[in-house]
Amino acid sequence: MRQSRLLSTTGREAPADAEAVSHQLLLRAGMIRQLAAGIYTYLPLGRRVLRKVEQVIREEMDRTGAQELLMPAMQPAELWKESGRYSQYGPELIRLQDRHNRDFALGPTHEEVITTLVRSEINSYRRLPLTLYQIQTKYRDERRPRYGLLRGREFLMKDAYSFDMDADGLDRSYWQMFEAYNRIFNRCGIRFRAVEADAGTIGGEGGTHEFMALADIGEDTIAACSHCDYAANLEKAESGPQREKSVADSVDAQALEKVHTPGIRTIDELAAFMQIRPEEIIKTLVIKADDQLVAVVVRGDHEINELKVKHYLKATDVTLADSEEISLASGVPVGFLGPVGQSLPLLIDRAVVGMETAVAGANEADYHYRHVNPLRDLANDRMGDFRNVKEGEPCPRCKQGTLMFHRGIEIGHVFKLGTKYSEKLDARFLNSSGQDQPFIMGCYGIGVSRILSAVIEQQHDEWGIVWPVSIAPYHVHLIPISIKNDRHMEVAQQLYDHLLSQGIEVLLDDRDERPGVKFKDADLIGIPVRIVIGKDAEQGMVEYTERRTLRKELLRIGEALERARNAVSLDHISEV
Ligand code: 9G3
Repeated sequence: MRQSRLLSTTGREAPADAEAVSHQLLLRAGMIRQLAAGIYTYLPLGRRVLRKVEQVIREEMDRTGAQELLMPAMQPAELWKESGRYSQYGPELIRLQDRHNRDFALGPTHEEVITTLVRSEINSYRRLPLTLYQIQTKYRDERRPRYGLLRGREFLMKDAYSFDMDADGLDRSYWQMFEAYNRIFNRCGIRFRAVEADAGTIGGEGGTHEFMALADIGEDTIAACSHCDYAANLEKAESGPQREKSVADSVDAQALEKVHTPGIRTIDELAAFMQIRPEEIIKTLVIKADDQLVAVVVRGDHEINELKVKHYLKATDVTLADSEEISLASGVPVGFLGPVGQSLPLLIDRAVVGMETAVAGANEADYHYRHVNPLRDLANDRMGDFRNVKEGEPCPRCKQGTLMFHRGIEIGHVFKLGTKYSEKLDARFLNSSGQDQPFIMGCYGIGVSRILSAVIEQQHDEWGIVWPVSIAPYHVHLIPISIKNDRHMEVAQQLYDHLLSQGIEVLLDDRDERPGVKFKDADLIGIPVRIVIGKDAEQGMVEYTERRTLRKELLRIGEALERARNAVSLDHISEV
């Protein structure tokens, strides 16, 4: 491709609201343009990368025997009413009417569509297992689209759905897809971790993993063990079992003592006032779970995990109650709430049970208790894991390692759905003994457009993007220093034709620009191999550079071509 023809204007500056490096670089390298908040045009360079990622995904999906199809974006509201999800989602679900005033939704996902499709196409166990996938635009009206392709309102997703006759079949489909995801992300040159995740509202009979690209911009926190391969989204990471206490431990506990603590409300104020550490304080928070107020008690240095509370209470909506709700319901000002003599229902985090003598609110303005002994004072309250794990605490799996935190970008998510949708939508098949059974399903997503940003977040330097060969927009960037020099252009044309004849993708910078501009643009766009044709061409020499190292070498033309062919031959590319 001749760069003088390419629709791609590079820029020195990114707009101020582009906070993420990947967002800045996608704009500056002339790969995307914003049409509206969270809605982007892929310019030719960006489109080429997107297509490469799609191809990697297609190859690995097809390798599992999954079949590609393409479903509509416009989905009749009736489907979502049948599955009960039309009312479950708020403004994030983009709704519209057709010319006959019939209700539709722009598909944020396709469980309803695929399940009703298979319902009408498949009715015998002989046709199972069946996995179908598509690579298609999804619509989710995010309240705050941000970070460019990382959180858009219209984005490209690969979504796959598996249909099996039983749980073992689902297990096979799930892990086969899991392995395919490992291959896909390795081939895209991404550093990632598969982490145990929360199944969220999508629910299903449990079992779900997220694939996280490690990057500081990531909105998710991963807790990963330093010793074994345990890794979980912080939402779900289990806290290691505390040293289980026996009632005997509470025998020598001192009696409760009320202490006057005027205006002492926060953990830090209390710790300072009582000359103790947060670990010796019991923190009482009030959660509103489906309009019911529940007091949750965690150790002073721990954070509550609302998702764990939500699952424990089997609630649909869980939020932190606000202070007037709290003082209205408990008659106590926030800051003096405590578990002892608490009128609200109590959930006690397991780590609190391990405390021997603690300080807690006395449920009276300006008073706290000391010598609270949970085993003695909170014996019959509901106990469980209601907190976020902390960095450095022991691994709940191997007990030897410690949990380390990492930020991650969710680029993939695999779920065991079970019969959640096949039941609701009555999608059934006849099993081998002729009985009617609902399909056992799984669903598997990859954020295709999000991968461009994830790769850039991990593979850039101060001058621009460093594309892995596997998904780079072109393989070789040919740069003649001066297009006015016929000799240079002759050599450039020879190299261009030769490389193309080898199936190598070449971008020829034939623009009438100063060398410095050409080099800056080449650094920005990040094509893996660069060959510069300058004055040494008279002696049959060219400058060979690999974008990753930016190390320049003067080579004979033949040698440079050989090096280029080696550098881009995908088969030897070591998986990251
Ligand atoms: C909605 C809206 C947003 C949504 C959903 C539905 C996320 C929704 C979860 C999934 C689960 C899997 C198949 C591919 C992999 C992910 N956001 N989810 O169901 F109506 Cl507005 O999409 N779907």
